[in-house]
Amino acid sequence: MNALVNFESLFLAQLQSGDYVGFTFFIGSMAMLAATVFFFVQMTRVNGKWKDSMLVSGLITGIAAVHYFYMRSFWAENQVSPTEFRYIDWILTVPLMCVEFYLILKAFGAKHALLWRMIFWSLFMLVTGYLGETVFREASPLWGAISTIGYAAIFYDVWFGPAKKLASNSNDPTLQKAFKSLGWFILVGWAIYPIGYMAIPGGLLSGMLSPESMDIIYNIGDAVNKIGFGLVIYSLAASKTAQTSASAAGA
Ligand SMILES: *C/C=C(C)/C=C/C=C(C)/C=C/C1=C(C)CCCC1(C)C
Repeated sequence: MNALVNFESLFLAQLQSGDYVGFTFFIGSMAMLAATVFFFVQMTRVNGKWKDSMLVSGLITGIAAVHYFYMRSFWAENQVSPTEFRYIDWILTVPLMCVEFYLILKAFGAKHALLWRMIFWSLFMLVTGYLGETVFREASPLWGAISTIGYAAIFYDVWFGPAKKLASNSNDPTLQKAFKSLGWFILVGWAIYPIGYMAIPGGLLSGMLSPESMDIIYNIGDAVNKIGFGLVIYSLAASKTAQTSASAAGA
């Protein structure tokens, strides 16, 4: 088992029929690539500060696309979960999702404290999750529970806490609608991951789910959360751009 993947295997990874986990890695790599192209092209068509939000959406799926190329060849060669690539991807992309929250709330008073608080809890969630999946695998339920504290802190901030208050006080229905959708991604979309995690042997759902289902579930979660989240940001940026052009035309 070799964690270093050479260029040839990166693009010539073999996929056997019946390898459903492998299928989802291939689909994931292409979906992330396509979404990245889409977000970068749309970035050139939105106004002002919305370009930053679109850039971050494209970076999230772009970073994921590169990792998916690595993960799919790692899986194809070893039929082993690419845990390290997975968590490196998450440790870069989940904080960028926190940046998206900060960027859309900045005009309504979001401070750096909000950004760092969300990033802190996301890293807490991922580092403890990683420990439960690797070093302390026999105790994965305990580490999963610790990780959930980080998840709950972000969920609280977005649904009831300071982030939610900034959105409510914004008096901007378009922003509020997008913020609400992003909140649903945290509540429902992010909840997909702990389900995959519980498929680990010895995990809470390991009686029902085979160990391979973990990667399938994580891959579904990534597609929903990285692409879906980016599309919400895109639709907000596009609406805001249209509103600015309409008011400029009316003036
Ligand atoms: C693009 C990647 C994303 C949005 C990844 C999100 C990952 C999580 C929300 C992971 C959460 C976990 C728990 C809440 C407990 C068990 C361990 C984790 C890390 C799977």
